[in-house]
Amino acid sequence: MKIVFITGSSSGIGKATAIKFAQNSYNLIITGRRKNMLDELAAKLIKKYKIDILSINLDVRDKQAVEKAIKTLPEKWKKINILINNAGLAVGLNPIQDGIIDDWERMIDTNIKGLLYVSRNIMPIMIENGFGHIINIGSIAGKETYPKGNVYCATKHAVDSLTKAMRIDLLEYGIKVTQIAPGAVETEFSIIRFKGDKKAADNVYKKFTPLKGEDIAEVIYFVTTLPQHVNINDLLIMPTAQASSMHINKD
Ligand code: NDP
Ligand code: 8X3
Repeated sequence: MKIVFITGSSSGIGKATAIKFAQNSYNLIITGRRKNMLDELAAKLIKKYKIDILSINLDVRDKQAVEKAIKTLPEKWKKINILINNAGLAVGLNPIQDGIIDDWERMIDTNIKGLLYVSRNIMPIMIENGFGHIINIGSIAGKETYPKGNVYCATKHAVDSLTKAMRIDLLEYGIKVTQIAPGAVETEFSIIRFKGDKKAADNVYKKFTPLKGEDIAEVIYFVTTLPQHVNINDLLIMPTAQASSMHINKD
């Protein structure tokens, strides 16, 4: 059975992706900080799909913890076929001149440095194994910069660039690298961005039909089903009602 390693599997896109791969008989390494939610998900999926799941309490910002978690994986779990770098967040929505530096650091540490720490530890394993597919979750925010998006947009532009860099440097090893860049997906994303203000978060998705985590999971799974000689480099996925960061057709 194949193995998929997913960062940020406790909610939203990561959780929907874990379910999608479980339905397709993959064994899963699910990670995140809310271990109780990972364990609850693991118990359900193991029972329903008779797969193996390793659930790891992991903050991707913690360089040592990331290294230790991956280095100490049992041998059978090191045969990782797919890495999904999904853990990420936006915190705050302020003009850059009023930005909160702690918020900037949380985004940079998670979305850029966390993705790098995890990848740095898993890429040599994939090279050693002789196979692998890395899928980075970017964003429309990595393609366009919108008002007050400043540092979040910069982190997702970095993901866009790092995805290209990985594809070039890993080329000789036959490791696939894909970026999936969604527009508006209704998850916990806006609750985190607005620091728990559910009303502000709900407003983001009012009067149009946003994407769901499951929509992105379908596409992530699809790109992993193509023959070895076919790679999807980059996919921008939007709700039909959204044309750009700034253009949403609301009722
Ligand atoms: P959610 O907030 O629902 O999920 C985010 C996931 O990331 C959670 O599982 C969370 O787990 C995990 N996470 C956050 N910080 C850390 C950390 N330091 N270490 C480990 N895990 C962490 O949002 P989404 O599902 O929407 O977000 C997933 C990805 O999709 C992000 O990279 C986001 O930028 C991107 N994206 C989202 C879009 C949207 O509109 N929703 C659009 C485009 C891209 P836990 O809290 O348990 O650690
Ligand atoms: C999340 C989508 O438009 O809020 O990456 O940046 S957006």
